Amino acid sequence: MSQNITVPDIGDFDAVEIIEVLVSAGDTVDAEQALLVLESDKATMEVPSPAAGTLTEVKVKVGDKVSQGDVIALLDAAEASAESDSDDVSQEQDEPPAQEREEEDENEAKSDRSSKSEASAQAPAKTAQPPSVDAPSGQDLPHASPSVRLFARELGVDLTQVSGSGPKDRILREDVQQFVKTRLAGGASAPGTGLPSMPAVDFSKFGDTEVKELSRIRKLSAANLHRNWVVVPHVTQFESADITELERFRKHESERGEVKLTLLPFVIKAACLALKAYPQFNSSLSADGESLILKKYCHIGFAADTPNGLVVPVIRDADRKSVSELAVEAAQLAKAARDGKLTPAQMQGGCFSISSLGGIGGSHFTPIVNAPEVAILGVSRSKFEAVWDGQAFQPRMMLPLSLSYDHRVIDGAAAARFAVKLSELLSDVRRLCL
Ligand code: CAO
Repeated sequence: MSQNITVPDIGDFDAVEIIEVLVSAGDTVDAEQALLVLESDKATMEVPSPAAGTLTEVKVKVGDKVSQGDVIALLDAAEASAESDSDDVSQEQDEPPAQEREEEDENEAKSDRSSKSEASAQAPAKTAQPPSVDAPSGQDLPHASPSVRLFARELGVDLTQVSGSGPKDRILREDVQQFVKTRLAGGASAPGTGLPSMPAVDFSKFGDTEVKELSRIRKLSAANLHRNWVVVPHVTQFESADITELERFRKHESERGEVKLTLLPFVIKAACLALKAYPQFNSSLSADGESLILKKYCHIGFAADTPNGLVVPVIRDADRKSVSELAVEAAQLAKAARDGKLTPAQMQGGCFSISSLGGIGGSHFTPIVNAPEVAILGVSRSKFEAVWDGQAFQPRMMLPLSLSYDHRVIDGAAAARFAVKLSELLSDVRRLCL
C-alpha cells in the first residue's frame, strides 16, 4: 500500500519553492535518494526519499511552494524498509542526532573553506535539514542546487566560472553542460582569469539563421588568438613610414626583374634589421615566466588570408636572404597556404610576425601578438599624404604601421624606438638593401 512522503522539518521556513523535481511516478528509488530540491531565500536543500521503493505518484512540480508536512509523493516501500508504523514516512529515524549532524556540517564547512578546488569548495548535497545547509560557506558559493553542484563536481567544473541562467542567476544543469561544451570547443578562459562562459542564445527566436560548421583552421586559430588576447598584456604603437622612394625603387625593379616585388618582402627585411638592433623583440618568455629566451636566429612569420582562415607561414633565416629571395619564398608559401598545402614545419619556429592588410585597405589596426612571440607588426594600405618638410607640404607615400607588443617583455619606450627604426629603414631603401 502506498505511503505519503511529506516535506520534513525545514526549520522556520514556510512556502518554500521547489526548484527541481528529480524523480517521476514509476521510478524506483533508494532510501536517502534525493527527490526534490527546495530553495528558500537563504539556501537550497534536497528532500530525500525516506525509504527504498517505487513512487506511485509525484504530487508536486517545479515552482510549487511547500511547507513542512505537505505530501510530495506516494511510495510503495520495498519490503525491507516498509516497516514504518506510521502512514507518513519520514527520514527522521535514519538521521544522526541533531548535535552530531551539526558537527558534521561544521567539519564539512571547515574543509570547504580550507580547499581551493571546486570539488571540496562545494557544500555537500544536504538532505532535508533546516536550511542552514549552505549557510556556513554559502556566502561565497555560486548559487546552484546540490544536484547541480554534484553534477559539476563529477565533471570537474569550477562553478565560480559558470554564469547562471536560472531565476536569481541560479546555475542550472544546462549552464554546466554549456560551460563544458564551450571549454571543449576551445573557448576556455585562461587559468586564473575567471571569465564567465558565453550564454547560449537561441538566435532563431529573433529571425532566420543558418548554422555553418567552422573550419578546423578557424577553430584552431580562434583558440590561439583568444588565449593570446587574454594572456598577453597588449599595447599597440602606431607609426608611419615614408615609402615614396621605396615605392619608386620597388616598381622599377618589379618591371625590369622576373620576380614580382610587393611591399611585403621589404617589410620583412626591415623587420630583420630592427630585430637585430633591438634583440628583446626577438625573444620569448620562458614557460615559468622567470626568464627571457633571446633567439640568435631570425625566422619571420607572415599572416596569410586563405579560404579556410588565417595561417602564418614562416620564412626561416629571413635575415640571410635578399629582398628578391624573400619575395619568391613569401609568394610560394602564400600559395601553399591558400592551397592548404603548408606542412606543420612551415608554420613553426617564428620569431616575429607581420600581418599585412595593405593589399586590401584600411588604415591602422591592432594585431594580436602571436605568442610566444612578443611582438607583431601590422601593415596597412599606403597612401599619399601632405607631409611638411620644414618649408612646404610635399606629397609623400606614407605606410601605416601598427606594432603590437607584449608589455611584460617590452617597454613603451623600446616599442617606440623599434617602430621609429622600422620607419627609418623603410624610408631609406639603400639602408634596407645593404
Ligand atoms: N599598401 C598599398 N598597396 C599594397 C600594400 C600596401 N601596404 N601591400 C600590398 N599592396 C598591393 C600589392 O603591391 C599588390 O598590388 P599589385 O597587384 O598592383 O602589384 C596588391 O596590393 C596585392 O598584394 P598581395 O596582398 O597579394 O601581396 P603581399 O605580398 O603584399 O601580401 C599576403 C601577401 C600573403 C600577406 C597577403 O596576400 C595576405 O594574405 N594578406 C592578408 C593577411 C591577413 O589576413 N592579415 C590579418 C591577420 S589578423 O586577422
